[in-house]
Amino acid sequence: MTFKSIITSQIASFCLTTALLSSYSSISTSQSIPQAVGAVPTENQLKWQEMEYYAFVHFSTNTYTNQEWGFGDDDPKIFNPTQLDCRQWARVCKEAGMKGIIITAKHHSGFCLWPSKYTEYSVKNSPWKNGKGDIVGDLAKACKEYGLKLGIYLSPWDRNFADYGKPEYITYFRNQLRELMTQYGDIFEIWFDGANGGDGYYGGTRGTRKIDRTTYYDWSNTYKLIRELQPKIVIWNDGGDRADLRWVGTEEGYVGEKNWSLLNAKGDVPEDMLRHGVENGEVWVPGEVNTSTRPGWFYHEYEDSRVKTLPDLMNTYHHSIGRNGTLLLNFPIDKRGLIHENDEKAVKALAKAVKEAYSVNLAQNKKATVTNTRENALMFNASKALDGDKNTYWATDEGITNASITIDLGKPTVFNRFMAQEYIRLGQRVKSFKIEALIDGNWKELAQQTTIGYKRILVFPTVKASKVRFTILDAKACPLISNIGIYNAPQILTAPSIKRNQAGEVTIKADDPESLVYYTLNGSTPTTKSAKYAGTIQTNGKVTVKAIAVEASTKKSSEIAEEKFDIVKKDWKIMGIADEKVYKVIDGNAHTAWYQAKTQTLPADLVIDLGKDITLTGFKYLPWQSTDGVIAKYQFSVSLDGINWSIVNEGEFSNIKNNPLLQVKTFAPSKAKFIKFTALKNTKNDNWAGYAELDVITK
Ligand code: FUL
Repeated sequence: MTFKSIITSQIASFCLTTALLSSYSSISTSQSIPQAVGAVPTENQLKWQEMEYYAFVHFSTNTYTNQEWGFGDDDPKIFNPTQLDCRQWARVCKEAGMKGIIITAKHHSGFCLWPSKYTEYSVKNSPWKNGKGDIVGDLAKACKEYGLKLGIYLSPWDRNFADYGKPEYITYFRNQLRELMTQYGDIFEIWFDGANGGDGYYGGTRGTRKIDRTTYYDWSNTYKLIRELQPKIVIWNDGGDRADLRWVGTEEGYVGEKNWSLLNAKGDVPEDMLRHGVENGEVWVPGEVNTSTRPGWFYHEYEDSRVKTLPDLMNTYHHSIGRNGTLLLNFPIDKRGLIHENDEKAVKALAKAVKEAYSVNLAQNKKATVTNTRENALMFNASKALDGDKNTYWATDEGITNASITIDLGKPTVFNRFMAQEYIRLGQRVKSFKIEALIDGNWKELAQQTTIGYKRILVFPTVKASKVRFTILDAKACPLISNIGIYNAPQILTAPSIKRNQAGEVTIKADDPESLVYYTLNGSTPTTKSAKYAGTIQTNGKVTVKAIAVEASTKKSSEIAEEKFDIVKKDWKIMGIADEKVYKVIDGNAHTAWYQAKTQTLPADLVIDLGKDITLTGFKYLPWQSTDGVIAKYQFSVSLDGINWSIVNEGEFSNIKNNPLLQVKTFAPSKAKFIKFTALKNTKNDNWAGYAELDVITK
């Protein structure tokens, strides 16, 4: 079916419904239906947009080499998951509320997760299932079982294939596409990454191949082939010809607050356009927000402790789905072949928080008044925005691009989220809008924003109001609002974070700024009767700080956060280093670091004057959370005069490469006025030494 005929048939069925309703309306319904404005989504794009949230899985030989990009020369024999279970992936995704899974069938290394008959570089030459396995096939089955859709990532760049860069590769690429598009049932999305050309193994030649990414893949014919084989698919491509979906220009997990689902039909798409779309673009190319649960796309053991937290994930949710985008959240499959338990826990916590926040719509079926209803027709009146049905909408008369709907909540009601949806089948229209609340008889503006699109969620501090006024300030044509939601999201009650700076000032921070924080300094359990945190607390010596975050209205409490601090570092001086930034090493902030100058070679010393004689029993070292300058072998020395030193501890930080956690080393009590931490060797065997924090343990 062509796009035009889809729309015509929709209008026809709409007219039928309208005809049934027309007895309530004084006007002829056929005149009432607004005309589409600009480009509109295809049926496939609409279905895709309605999925909202789905998974990426990155899995390949990289998983076993700790790499993000394979060169194309890794032996397929290293690919040997011991517990590979696609049903586990599907179960986790389903329980997380996701609607589909896109798998890296082939990443840039060229290694194929299905036994393609066009290459030997695949699972068929791995020990997994004695070369008889097919991960794409297993995932297709698991998706079916769990009611999820399947998507495919097929890297256009192939660093293994000898003829990459020549026309032969395009034949190979299309042959592989044909396999993937015909052997695994319906594919909802295909993903063509933009990394293209460069160095690689290329059948052993190990050269550099340059291609013209706009012409080499002959995208229009490649798309034609895909659409023939998978008529319901959407195509993601961040280069070449326009496809169905666009990248949002970042892998950090957000799209612009202003987000048009439109692009120019031709020409370059700079970052700003990726992020915001193009208001008057001629083609419908909505944004998909892709990001990973961890810093990397592929699994690295050292990132087990770096899975995004609930507040991070909730922000990602609001900055993608809440900004007219979809959320494609990646799981790096681990060496066993499973979604790691930390990632599972994180996405389940997100699903729970989303459910708690958005399951009760306080605006649902509430009474509302509007400044304008299209031809006064029942089918376009205010109730259509509050009936929870995204196929009905409140519309204004032709030419009316400024209009308000006032929702009467019935009584003073507490809320902190607003959601609106446009009826995008007829185009994205709203250019700007504002939200106001009637609080104690006065209207207060809560937010003013630009685009809405398929779905827009606004997050603001909790208010108690009896009415909410949603005003469309400007639109391309009469606005069509299909849904409005007002919600009271519970605060995110994770344990607060506790820090102490060099001067001994303790700061405690709850993830949700609206939470109240209570604390103790004597090791006792904090309750709402404990001291209420109202700003930094000066401490002078050893102290145990315990704190809870409490939701003001419900008095629900988080888990207890606890930090034990040793002596205050106020009088510490770092010796012989002119760079003032070196004090980041003792600033109590794990998110700041200092590196020895690049001219410095290992061994490198960090010498600190503690200001007075102190009996030490150990020290702590936190490396910067990256792969650079992570100290692996060390010596720790003490001195009373800064001249004569004795080594009190030396050795290695085991597994620090894979897991750069806080290292704690103890030794027999030793008196010191000066300490010297010597970096002997780092994990990369180069000459860099970096430090996020250094601390001592006293008797
Ligand atoms: C990137 C790729 O180069 C990464 O390896 C990853 O696959 C990500 C989703 O897209 O651009």
